[in-house]
Amino acid sequence: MNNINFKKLQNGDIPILAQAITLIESTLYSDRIKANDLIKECTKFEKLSYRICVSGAPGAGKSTFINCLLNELIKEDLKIAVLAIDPSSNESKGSILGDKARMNISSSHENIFVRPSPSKGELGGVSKRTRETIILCETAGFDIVIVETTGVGQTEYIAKEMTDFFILLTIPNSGDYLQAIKKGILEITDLIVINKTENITENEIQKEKNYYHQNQKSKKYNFEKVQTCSSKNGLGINKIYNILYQNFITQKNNGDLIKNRLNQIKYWVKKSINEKIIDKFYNQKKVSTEIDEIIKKIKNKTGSVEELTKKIVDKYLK
Ligand SMILES: Nc1nc2c(ncn2[C@@H]2O[C@H](COP(=O)(O)OP(=O)(O)OP(=O)(O)O)[C@@H](O)[C@H]2O)c(=O)[nH]1
Ligand SMILES: [Mg+2]
Repeated sequence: MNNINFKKLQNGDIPILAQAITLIESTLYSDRIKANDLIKECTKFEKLSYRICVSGAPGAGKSTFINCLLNELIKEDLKIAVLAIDPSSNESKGSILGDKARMNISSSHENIFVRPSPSKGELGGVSKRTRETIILCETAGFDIVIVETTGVGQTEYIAKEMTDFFILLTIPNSGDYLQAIKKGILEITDLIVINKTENITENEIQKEKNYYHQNQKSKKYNFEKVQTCSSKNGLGINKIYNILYQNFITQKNNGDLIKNRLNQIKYWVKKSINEKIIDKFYNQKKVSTEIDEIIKKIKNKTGSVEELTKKIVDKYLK
């Protein structure tokens, strides 16, 4: 049992949605049980939204870009939720506080819900909560869920596993940065958007596009994979919106949307089993004493990490 008024949640009641997300985000054990119960209830009435991830280096202009997209989307009378995964927001101001301020035009619109994801604890927890928050937004009737994630750590790979369309937002001349830091990122990307191009010449834009075309694998799309825009003056946004719209229709009609979601379920099932095995292992009383003994042995040079850890795992996970 949980205390959330499910009917109201389904009717898109925003205070109830906010209350439900707070429950999901709680780290209290008793709340977790209620949250699991709530998510179970939601999955019975699953509604398919279009989930879009916008990823990119800090400061690339993700929030500003999303704001431009929102201005296009609200014209269509769609309900849109914007969520953020930001594992670094504890240390820096992060995108969260800024987002609220930057999205001031759109977030005041009745069809738009902006929710920063507070960063408590480790990344795994944050991502799990974001996935469940998406489910809550879908239950509340949102048509589109946009997830903003900073290109820090592994967040974009996890975000990929909970969304339908992955946008990598970059700025001109960041090819070397991407090459050095994120070799695999282009492979999981559906659309590369080069932002902040308002003062860039046609020639330079072409050079940028060539760079990405050379570095991408050959997955087939019926749109040009590299697009440019300026989120400052809105140039190029409408074209990107049209690509998103067309792609949603295509993915929905040819079954890719559902296929992709099913593949993602496989990922979350395995991830959840892994977490449970680890919890179960460490929750055994004797394990922590034995780990201390292992450390002692390694210090005394009477055993190796590999040998001793294999022994303890074999002993407790038969
Ligand atoms: N010149 C120019 N500036 C832009 C453009 N888009 C965003 N900016 C500016 O870039 C800065 C960062 O924009 P944000 O939207 O906060 O970037 P972000 O990627 O969301 O940043 P984090 O959430 O902190 O990672 C702000 O000062 C924006 O006004 C653009 O197209 N052109
Ligand atoms: Mg931001």
